[in-house]
Amino acid sequence: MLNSKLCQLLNIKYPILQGGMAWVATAELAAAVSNAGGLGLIGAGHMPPDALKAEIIKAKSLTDKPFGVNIMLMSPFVKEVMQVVIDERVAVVTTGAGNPGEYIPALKAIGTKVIPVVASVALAKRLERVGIDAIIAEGMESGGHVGEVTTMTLVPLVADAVSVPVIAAGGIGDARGVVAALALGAQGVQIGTLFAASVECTAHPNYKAAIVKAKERSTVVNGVSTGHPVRVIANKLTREFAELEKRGATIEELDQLGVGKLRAAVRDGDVDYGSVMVGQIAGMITQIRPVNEIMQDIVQNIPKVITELTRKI
Ligand code: TUI
Repeated sequence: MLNSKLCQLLNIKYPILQGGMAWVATAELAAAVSNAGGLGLIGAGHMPPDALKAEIIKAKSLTDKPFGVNIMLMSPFVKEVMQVVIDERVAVVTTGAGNPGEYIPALKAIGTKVIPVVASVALAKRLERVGIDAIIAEGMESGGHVGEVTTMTLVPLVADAVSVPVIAAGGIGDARGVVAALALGAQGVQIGTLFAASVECTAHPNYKAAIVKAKERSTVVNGVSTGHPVRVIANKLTREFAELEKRGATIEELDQLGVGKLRAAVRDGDVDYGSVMVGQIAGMITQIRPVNEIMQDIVQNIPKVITELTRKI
């Protein structure tokens, strides 16, 4: 049942992708997810090309399974990191926070599978015409850079609008979420926050503890007024941001406040004055578990969820 077309396309056992979270999704996490039968991704974030190359080489040493790289299109190094994934023949590239159209031909030319993340039907339709292999429809429940439409609304609309496989993202934290995504027309899912809360994730223990502590209402979306909306755990930083916004600060001042704050939260563990990007599903996560246990828990519970569903109807 889990052997979808998407699994064949990506050469993976389960149609479960790990979100390519900047600073969080390192080679260790990506390799652990790929070894567990999903598709692990390295989050390139704002990484310079040399750092990404080292991370890819490390991932290759940790797994013989396919893995991917997520390229954040707002990165100042976007062109150089695209060249690195081409040179390293990375199997899959996902993109976020923009339109990857101009990079698609070069990636396709070497057989890399291209899977953009979209937050709207319009962009999904535009990208289908330039030859993408699949598409990730990401709802606003997600952590980090978000759009304005929920997963529940976005996934069926994108599934109706395109003929490539759709991967649902945002708010998925267990087998129920996976079955719901499949019911909405997705062929697979992308999971971020739950994999961030894993043993293999190299993020600071404070960041992982913040996920475990979070309730479903612990996050807010900051930055709507600057055009860079991000979902983060409410803390001293988000309160200062809101205060600056109320006082009519400029976009530059507001953007300046965020500089280096994701790194501060994820690598240095500053969860009070860092940008603690997590999805709303953090409210469901109560412990840090090994990646393989997380994966098996999801996969093994899917038949139970479906049986229960059939009984209800
Ligand atoms: O990219 C993400 N999530 C991210 S990226 C990130 S790194 C960051 N660091 C500091 C400040 C801000 C971000 C953290 N989280 N998710 C994929 C995603 N892409 N979500 C939404 C979109 C998106 C939004 C608008 C994709 C395309 C788009 O429009 C482009 C267009 O031209 O229409």
